[in-house]
Amino acid sequence: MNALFPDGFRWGSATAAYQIEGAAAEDGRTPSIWDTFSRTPGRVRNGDTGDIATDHYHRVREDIALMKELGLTDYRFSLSWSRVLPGGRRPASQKGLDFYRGLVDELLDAGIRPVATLYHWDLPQEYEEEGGWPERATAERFAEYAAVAAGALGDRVATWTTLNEPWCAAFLGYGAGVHAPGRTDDRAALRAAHHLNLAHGLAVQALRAALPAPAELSLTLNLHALRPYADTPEDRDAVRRIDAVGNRIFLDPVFHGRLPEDLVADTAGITDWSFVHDGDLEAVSTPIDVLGVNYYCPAVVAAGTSETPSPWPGAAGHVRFPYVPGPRTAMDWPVDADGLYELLVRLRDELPHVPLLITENGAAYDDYADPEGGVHDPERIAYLHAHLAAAHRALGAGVDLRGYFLWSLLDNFEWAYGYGKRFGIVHVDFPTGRRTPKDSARWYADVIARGGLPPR
Ligand code: IFM
Repeated sequence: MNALFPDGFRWGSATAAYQIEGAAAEDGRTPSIWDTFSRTPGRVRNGDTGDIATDHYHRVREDIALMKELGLTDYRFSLSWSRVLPGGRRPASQKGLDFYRGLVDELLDAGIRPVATLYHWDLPQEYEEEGGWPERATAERFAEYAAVAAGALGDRVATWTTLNEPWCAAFLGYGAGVHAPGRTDDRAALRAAHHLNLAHGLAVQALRAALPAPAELSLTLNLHALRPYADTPEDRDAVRRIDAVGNRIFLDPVFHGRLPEDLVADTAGITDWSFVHDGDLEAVSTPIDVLGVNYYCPAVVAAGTSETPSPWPGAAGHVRFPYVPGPRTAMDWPVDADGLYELLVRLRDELPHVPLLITENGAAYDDYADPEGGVHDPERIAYLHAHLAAAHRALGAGVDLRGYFLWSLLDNFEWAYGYGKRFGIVHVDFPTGRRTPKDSARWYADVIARGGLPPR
């Protein structure tokens, strides 16, 4: 059976600045927290850094030509804050802005809609030295940066995302310490989460004020599709705790202007939340036009305890994540497309008036180029097929889903895993930068051309 998607469905691919650009010290760019973190011995596997990455900064034309060949309607990329505002200070770098103007112009010439994300985890290092996301000032600076970006690109970019996956920025960065800046402080992580929410709301206001025409504004969350290990009150309560600090900590302030009461109670031993000032939640809940959802796999949760430091303040002492057998990707993440369907249907029920985009979905496998130069990745094709089928099912169930962005266009710097995990549908030979479309790239081009899934 052919599963056709509606006319106008957006077929995209996604990347992020630090993961692909390289040119870390070029044209005035200064270090972000990820430059510092990756240069710190022991933080990233194999000592990998984003110094060169896929060298997209110099190969941007070639990469857009690849996107055009795929038939993408949309391309989601992020801006490097410290390329736009070196040292985190004005004046903005003309060369930095020119790079993004050039990228956007090439995309538009190729008939591809640019979707710009302002923050994909690369905070200017100077701000971290002044306290980073646990400090309110960082949220205020983010709104200033949003206005600069809107002034420079607003005549050509109509879709903007403030933050990518603030859960990771707050809880992997300041709680578990496995992402930059590598801190392990539960209180700082909760403060960071609030200030990321505030940054989002203030940036939405700044964008609306600075953009020359009405634009589509969004936020991208990596929402957790949660299931209790057993259908017991204990395991259901473990799910509730993870839902509070993993999902509702963002959904409730952004869409309802409130903090989840159970989260405040669960974290009472860590903070009294007095860093939330009067008026903050009104700012956080400034209306947006669409919600971006990143989905890779579900999480099965049981009552128990987790290792600390953990990314789950207030919950780690009460939950564990049992290993569930089944197919897994090279990240050791379960392959389970039903989780995507469950998540989309939940959002349909809880946020019925909010259109959705799947802003990331994809899989890492241990790909290699064979002697004839081909890269055969049938497991990735199977993964993508199953997840697009789940998205199609969700459309049939009344979910207002507007598009799908595959993660990722290119193999790239996979954060603390370095270059060892390949998510691309285009293979990158890192020593030479050579790009080779994998079988999955051809498969995705066919899906886009036919507007849906081929029979299986
Ligand atoms: O590579 C990341 C991306 O930067 C954010 N979402 C998850 C991807 C895979 O881990």
